[in-house]
Amino acid sequence: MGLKIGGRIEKVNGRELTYSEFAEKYMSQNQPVLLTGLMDDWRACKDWVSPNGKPNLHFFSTHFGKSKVQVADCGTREFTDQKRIEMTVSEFVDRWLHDGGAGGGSLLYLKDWHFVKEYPEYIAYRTPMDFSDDWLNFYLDKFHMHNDPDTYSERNDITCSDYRFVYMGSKGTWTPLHADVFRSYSWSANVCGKKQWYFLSPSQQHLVFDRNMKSSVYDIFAEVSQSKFPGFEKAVWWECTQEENEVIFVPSGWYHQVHNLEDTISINHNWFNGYNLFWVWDLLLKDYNEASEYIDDLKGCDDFEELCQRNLAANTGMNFYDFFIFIVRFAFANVVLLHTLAHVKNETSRKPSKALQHIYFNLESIRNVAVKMKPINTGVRQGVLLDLRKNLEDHSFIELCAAVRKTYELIHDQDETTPILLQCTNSVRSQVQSSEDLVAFINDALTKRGGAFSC
Ligand SMILES: O=C(O)CCC(=O)C(=O)O
Repeated sequence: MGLKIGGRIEKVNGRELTYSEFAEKYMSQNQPVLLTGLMDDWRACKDWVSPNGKPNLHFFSTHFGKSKVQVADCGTREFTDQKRIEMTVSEFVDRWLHDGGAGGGSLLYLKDWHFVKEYPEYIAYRTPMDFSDDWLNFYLDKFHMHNDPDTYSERNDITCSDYRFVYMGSKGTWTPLHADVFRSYSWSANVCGKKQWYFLSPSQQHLVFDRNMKSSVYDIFAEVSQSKFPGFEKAVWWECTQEENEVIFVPSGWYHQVHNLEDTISINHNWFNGYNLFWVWDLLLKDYNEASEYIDDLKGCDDFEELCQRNLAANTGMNFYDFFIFIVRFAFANVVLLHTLAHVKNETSRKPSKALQHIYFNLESIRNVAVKMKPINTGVRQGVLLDLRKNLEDHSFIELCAAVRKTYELIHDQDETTPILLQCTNSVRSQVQSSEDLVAFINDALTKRGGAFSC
């Protein structure tokens, strides 16, 4: 185990440290830093000519050269995004060096590289504490978001595997105006280089849409048609320069356009949790309505609903059914933790701990979304039953609970060693098939503090 990284390998008792050991050692001395030190290799040496580190392109070629990545051609628009080309990291680096040497050519921008997923042993950084309550990536570490045997492929498996990305691009590369996937939060850290960000508050988003609220402005610096986008001139932009080692937080629903002012490498994560879960449901509902309008002429066909859900998953990354399973699993996990913490602390007699309050909040937020889902035909397939008891026998679910618990311990500075309680009583509700069931399940848990469990 453990790949070698030039200049980064340390030895203990004559044995080389693995990546994870190196990261652990470094992190324990420097909590809560973001970078573990391995990432120093991502920057070429600083000197008086280039005081800020430049991307160490050679390092990427030699260590990760075979990785297949998505590269955006920043000069070519394709629908609402830039044209994407697949190539290896080595090819990308060769093109970068070649184009740069020739005085610039096509502006290629490596985006959405699932680096953490591809190199789990190589722990180059840790997610900053404030961004660590990450249900999206916890979930994708253990489960698939969308399981469709018809559209399943190895490629899909990789591209939908998580939302922890590395971006690399030369000066002049850029990202068109957009709001983030699932209307998640995102954070972006510059390993080296400099970015210019332009933000638009969600309360102004209508100003960058056409009259039918169907298409939005692609590039805020291009000629924007006044007749097509009548509100655009009134939009108020928030502007910010992000330097090396600085982190930007993008709240849910904020449209943004981003330009690399220098050769830049960044880490970009998307995530959501109990605080912005409602954004995900609101987006799904909006996208579902658009998907169903789009095939309106097929209304009345037996498989109309199925088709809408398929299109929704293809366009948005999940459908109602996927989202429902997601929130039920998180409701289950939070109930397991609620019971574990309440039991451990015997907290009935005093003010709940911060971690316990966090879990109450999560369950309330899931319940609020489930209440919103009730009047909608959520397409939850008949016969599919989510059973807490069955989940308690599933390793992936137990690991999900453990990941959530560990994060809350870190965030709230609590250190518990007791095992997670994994026993359900036979007499109480543990099955969920609809949003009504989910609301009732959470109500039960909140009134009985994890009611589905034996003490
Ligand atoms: O860094 C970039 O080019 C774009 C990043 C971005 O838009 C995001 O993380 O949401």
